[in-house]
Amino acid sequence: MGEDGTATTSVTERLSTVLGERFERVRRTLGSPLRTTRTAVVVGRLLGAAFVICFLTGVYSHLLQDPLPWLPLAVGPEHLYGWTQGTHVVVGSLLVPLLLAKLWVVFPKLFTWPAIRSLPHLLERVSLAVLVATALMVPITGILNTLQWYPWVFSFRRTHFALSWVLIGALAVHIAVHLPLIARQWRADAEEKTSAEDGRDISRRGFLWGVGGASALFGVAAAAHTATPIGPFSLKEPRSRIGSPQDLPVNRSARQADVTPASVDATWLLTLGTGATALALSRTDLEALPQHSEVLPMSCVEGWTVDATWTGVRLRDLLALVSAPKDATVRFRSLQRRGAFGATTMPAAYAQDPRTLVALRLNGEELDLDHGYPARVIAPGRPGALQTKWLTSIQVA
Ligand SMILES: Nc1nc2c(c(=O)[nH]1)N[C@H]1C(S)=C(S)[C@@H](COP(=O)(O)O)O[C@H]1N2
Ligand SMILES: [Mo]
Repeated sequence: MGEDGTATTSVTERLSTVLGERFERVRRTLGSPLRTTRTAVVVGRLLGAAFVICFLTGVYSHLLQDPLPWLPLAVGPEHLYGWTQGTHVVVGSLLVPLLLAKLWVVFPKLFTWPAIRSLPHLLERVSLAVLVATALMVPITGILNTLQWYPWVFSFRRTHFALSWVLIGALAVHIAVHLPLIARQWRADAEEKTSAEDGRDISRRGFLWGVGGASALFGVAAAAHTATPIGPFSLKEPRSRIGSPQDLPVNRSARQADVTPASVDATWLLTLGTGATALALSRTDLEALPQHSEVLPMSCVEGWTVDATWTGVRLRDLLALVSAPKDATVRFRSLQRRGAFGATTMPAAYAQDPRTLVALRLNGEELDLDHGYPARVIAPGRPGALQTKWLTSIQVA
């Protein structure tokens, strides 16, 4: 290369100087007394805690839906899942303003020159890009799911779950890299409690109150969605549009699932089988068996929970009829011909729980067709998606 090489170097150098100056100017223009490390750390702490809460409650929800054979979960209190999933949705919503605030505060850092200083620095930048992308994607897909709006082709559940692992990994790297800075800020916070405030502190306080207020608003909206009765201010409303009989939201109506009244007429039979024995029970047969009532919540993964009184036959009584082993996993099939949740699996601990019913009645009335007539599953502490409607068979694995 010789002379050419020297010339190239100087062009690169000059370009670097020019870009460096440009970046510096942009950074100064974007500068604000609010865009400080301190604000970034204060918001970051809350945001990090929120992501961790969502991750843990999310993993719990997935473990209930896809149990690991080596990690059998005990049947908890019946409202446990309603609480963990309600927390997941509320915290996942209120972190959105925190996330936007954090991105706004650190935005000028994008204009730091040189953009990449070393190989470790390059890796850190890449993991940060991954963190920002997933931190946006995970809450956005989650919130759209609670609104039952799917402007994408991929499976929501699998994508949301996979991205959350990437997010938590990138978050761990981010925290590890910034640990000295975070620790320094924590110590400075403790010291500053004793010193007087200046003007900068007051405007920072205003900013943090604003972010906190927006965050609280998101949280309250999500909590209303989770806890308020069906009505114009409840986000359970999208479901009640299709009628919501018997004071319980309907996620997929019989019509949407292609379950026709003819398929559930007097000829309907529930098959009950193990490898060796099979029984077919009519609705009259089921009504003739001992009936039990339980107040159990319907807790949807979308965050809402509604309690109802369910009446029907204990699943364990049915399983005993075909001499099913007590440790058997149970597989349910629905008459449903379209969409997800037509077949579900229940671990033995739930199948043997005395509260688990094959429900025939709801809140003192015969099950509505939209609630799974002639018979549906209701078990304590399970995600709503697993409370299979329009049962047609119960198989012991
Ligand atoms: N067969 C079948 N069962 C189902 C569903 C379904 O789509 N098909 N939806 C589930 C979901 S996601 C929830 S939250 C509850 C909703 O309760 P519902 O019976 O009030 O609709 O039913 C569950 N049972
Ligand atoms: Mo659901």
